[in-house]
Amino acid sequence: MSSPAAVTTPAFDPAAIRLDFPILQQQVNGQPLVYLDNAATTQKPEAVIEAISHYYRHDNANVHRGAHTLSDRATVAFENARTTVARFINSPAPSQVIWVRGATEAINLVANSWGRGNLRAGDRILVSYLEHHSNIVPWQLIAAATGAEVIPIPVTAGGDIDLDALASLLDERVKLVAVNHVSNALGTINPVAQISRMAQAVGAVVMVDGAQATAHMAVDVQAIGCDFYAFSGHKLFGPTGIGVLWGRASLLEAMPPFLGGGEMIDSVSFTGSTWNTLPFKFEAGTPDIAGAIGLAAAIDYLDGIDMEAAARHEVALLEQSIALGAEVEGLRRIGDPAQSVGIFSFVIDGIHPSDLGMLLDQQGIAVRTGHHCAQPLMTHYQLPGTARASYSLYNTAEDVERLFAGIHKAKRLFG
Ligand code: C6P
Repeated sequence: MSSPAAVTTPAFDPAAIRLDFPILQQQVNGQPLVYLDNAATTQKPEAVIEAISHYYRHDNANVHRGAHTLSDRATVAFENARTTVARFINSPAPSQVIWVRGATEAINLVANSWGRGNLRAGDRILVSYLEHHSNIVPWQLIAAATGAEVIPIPVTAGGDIDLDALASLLDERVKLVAVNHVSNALGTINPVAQISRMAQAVGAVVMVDGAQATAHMAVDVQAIGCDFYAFSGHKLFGPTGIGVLWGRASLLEAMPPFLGGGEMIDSVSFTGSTWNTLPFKFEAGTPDIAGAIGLAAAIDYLDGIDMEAAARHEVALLEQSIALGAEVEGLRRIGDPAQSVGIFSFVIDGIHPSDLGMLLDQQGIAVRTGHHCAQPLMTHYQLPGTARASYSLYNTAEDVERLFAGIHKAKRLFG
């Protein structure tokens, strides 16, 4: 029946993709592992593990420093990784890609470097209620240091940023707007291009926290039009300890260094020091070379996967969860965003989320419970926390069935 000539792209097959991830081939507490904590961190494919291992076995040396072959190899691999990331997010140039430890450090870099130079008393920083603490606390710290004020942007009952409320907050006092691309607690996909245009119309700079976006959609920083974009390698099937700050070149050029040390200088003397060019001005000290190489390997791995099909698959798992959740008495999904990635946040009457998490773990099912580092959002919903199943491209319909079998068992235990 099948016509081989017509088949050009392999069909998206999560069960086959799963085989690329060695950690998923294990039992936990006597049951095959069901890993549904992908918003906390994703698992790593063999290709990433192998790239890191290869680097340490064959090429390990410091970068940009040595006059020897290993250092040259390490430098080439490290800078090629930057170019891979630049292509991945459509950066106009690799020099706008700054290596950091993760989204948290990226946002702290902007708050300290850009914030210190550009904020003063009377200025306003708008931060949405959907934000992770990483996109709230750095702004509170810099506000306290400069006299600026952090103002929350309200969200709707469904968990979308209230764009009318944002419009009414935007005036010439607003110097920065900080929003996430995707909410870690609810899965909301925010209209970051529209928000960027609205904020820039009053002269504000836009910081987008992309920590939860890059594993689920194509990110194009030029199409978004934001000024800064942050993400973490470990949520993108890469290693922990490496992340990216992307910035608009004119802003990065004008910003002072965040950390001082080796590599970020042009010259040092006791009468004063001068700074290296971009991106090195912001990369003091020996970087996470293996991390950058591992992250590039993750991006190369994703190049072989139809990511639009993966995103549709993850949303189908969310829809399956919503349907199965409707059959569980006392289960309430938290949030109902207009557009969402595959994140299912929920509470169940009579079962504390942390008890549920423990009972699921006993059945080999990993979810996250608690406030998800988004306490203002939990306050908005008047909840101490939720249970969260966050889906990735290697999760299957059977994983969702196992989750709900686990939930039913937990309900029976709590009688
Ligand atoms: N969210 C979660 O379980 P780091 O730790 O720097 O890699 O990422 C911080 C971060 C920033 N923004 C968003 C939207 C995030 O979701 C996270 C990390 C994890 O939801 C761990 S708290």
